[in-house]
Amino acid sequence: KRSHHHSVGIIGAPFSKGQPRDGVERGPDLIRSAGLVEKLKAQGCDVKDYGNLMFEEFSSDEPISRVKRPRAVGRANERLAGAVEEVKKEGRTCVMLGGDHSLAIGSIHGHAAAQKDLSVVWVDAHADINTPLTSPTGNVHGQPMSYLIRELHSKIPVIPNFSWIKPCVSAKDVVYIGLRDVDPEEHYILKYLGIKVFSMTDVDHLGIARVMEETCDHMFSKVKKPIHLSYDIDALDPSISPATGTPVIGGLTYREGVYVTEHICQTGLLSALDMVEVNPKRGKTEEEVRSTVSAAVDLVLGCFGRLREGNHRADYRMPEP
Ligand code: 6HN
Ligand code: MN
Ligand code: MN
Ligand code: MN
Repeated sequence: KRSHHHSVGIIGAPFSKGQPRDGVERGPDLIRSAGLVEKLKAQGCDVKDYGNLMFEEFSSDEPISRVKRPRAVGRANERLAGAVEEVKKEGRTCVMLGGDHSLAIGSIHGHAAAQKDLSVVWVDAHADINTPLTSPTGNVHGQPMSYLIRELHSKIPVIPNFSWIKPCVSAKDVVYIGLRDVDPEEHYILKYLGIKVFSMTDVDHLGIARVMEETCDHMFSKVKKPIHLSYDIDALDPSISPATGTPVIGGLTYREGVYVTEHICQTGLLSALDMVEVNPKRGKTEEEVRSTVSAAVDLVLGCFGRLREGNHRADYRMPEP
């Protein structure tokens, strides 16, 4: 599928209230400033940038059960879901630039509204599958999957501004890659639901090529569903992407991280992508921020046809002397 032409729609979601550290709302503009749109166009993509979403402020947003800032998070995700659904209805692969990972609620929900049956590939140091009742922190960026998985529906309490969320993904259609910081309650949930997980131990054991083969075997065992790739920049090792809110040592190398995107691209089924948790305020130096943003850009480019062997346009012809 090398000369396959990609139609891409970009949505910026400058939102940080799914976690306590500010700065992550600057992710979308930073990733754009690093030339994302121009680079996608240069590799032959048809790109439409829908700009940044605007989010409501709530003067009073007290926690409900252990969920922090439920009203802001619920509303932001409802807006995002609508925006993603629009992009999908225009026939584009939707790229959501975060913002924190709570935004996967809206992104996946909106994608599922337009596309019915999805597979989700979640690339992250964390499982982000705490329910509001198991969360050790109350931060919604550690919980998005719990609201989306059908099999967990009965475990989710009622939360203001979350009532629009209908679980839309089956546990068997989820694959995790890169896990290395999983809460005990989350580990129980993953085992209890029988979710396919490739932890960093599995990446060490199998190598990233076999991990991606087995990821595809698992996803395509019955029918080929469109893929939602939710990529948390903290999946990569902090030596590459230190400017993020919850860095964890022992992550994917740059090469492994890019390999994941090349392999997903090559399936021809990528239908939506989240690139989240880039936080410039968490970088200790300019270079740490630059390296993190540049990795995020390269991961997106890998999702849309960039190959490390090089690329050329299908209509290229050598100059004649
Ligand atoms: N992320 N498991 C922790 C929690 O707060 O539930 C950490 C979550 C990190 C979330 O990086 O998107
Ligand atoms: Mn994470
Ligand atoms: Mn494959
Ligand atoms: Mn995450």
